[in-house]
Amino acid sequence: MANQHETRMAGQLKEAMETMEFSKDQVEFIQTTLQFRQMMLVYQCAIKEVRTKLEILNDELTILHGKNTIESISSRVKTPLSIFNKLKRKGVELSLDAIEQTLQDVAGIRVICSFIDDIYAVADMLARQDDITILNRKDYIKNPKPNGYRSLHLILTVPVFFSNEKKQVKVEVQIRTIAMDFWASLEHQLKYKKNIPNVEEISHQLLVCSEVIAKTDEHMQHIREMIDAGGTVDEDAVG
Ligand code: 0O2
Repeated sequence: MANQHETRMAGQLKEAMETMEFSKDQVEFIQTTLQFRQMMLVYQCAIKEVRTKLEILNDELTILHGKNTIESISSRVKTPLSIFNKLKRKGVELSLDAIEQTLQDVAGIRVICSFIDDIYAVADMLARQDDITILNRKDYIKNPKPNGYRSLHLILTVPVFFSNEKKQVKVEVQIRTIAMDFWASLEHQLKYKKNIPNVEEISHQLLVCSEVIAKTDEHMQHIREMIDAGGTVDEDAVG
C-alpha cells in the first residue's frame, strides 16, 4: 500500500538510481525506510479497524444498558526504538520480516473498563466477530504476573482491505480496569527508569498495592451486581 507521498518518493528514488546520484547502500537504506513506513501504515489501519469495532460495541451497550462498558480506548504503533529493543531482547536480528514474524504488539490498543466483568464481556464480544481471529489470550487477571501486573491480553488478526489486496494484520489488545491501568503506568516507570534507589522496596510496595487494587476491583464489581439486582449488601462477600 502506498500513499501519494510514498509513490512520489519511489519515483524520485528510481530516478536517482538511474542517474547514479546515490550509492547502492544508500538506495537500499531509502528503500527499507520506505517499506518500514508502509508497514507501520498497515498497522495503523488495523488499529483503526479494531478501534471502530470497539466503539460500535460500546455505543450499542450504552444504548442497551444505559451505561458505558468501555471508559476509554487508546492506541499506538510501537516506536522504531521500542521495536529495536524488543527484537534485541528476544535475540532476533532487526529486519522487516523479523518485525512481522516475531512481534505481536506493533499495533497496540488499550481498553479501559470500570469493572472486571466488562473486561471479559468486551473480549468475548470481539472474539465472536467472524472476521477476527484470536491467536493468543493471556489472562493476567486470573493469573497475575509475579510483580502484580494484571490485565487481559488478546493477540488477534483483523482483515484490512487495500485497493488491490486484503491483509490479515496482528493487533494486541490489552483490556484492564481503571485501577489496573493506574498501577501499570506507575510500574512501567520503574521498568524503564534507570538508577532508581530502593528498587526492591518499591517493587514490594507495588505488589502490595496491586493486591489492594484487585480486592477493590472485586468489591466494586460486587457492589455493582447488588445495585443491578436491587438487592441488599452481603457483608461476608464484600470482605
Ligand atoms: P511496552 O514498552 O509497553 O511496549 P510478546 O509481546 O507476547 O512477544 P511479551 O512482551 O512477554 O511478549 O508479552 P506480554 O507479557 O503479553 O506483554 C506485552 C505488553 O504488555 C508489554 O509490552 C507491556 O506493554 C505490557 N506488560 C506486560 N507485562 C507488564 C508488566 O509487568 N508491567 C507493565 N507495566 N506492563 C506490562 P512491552 O513491549 O514489554 O513494553
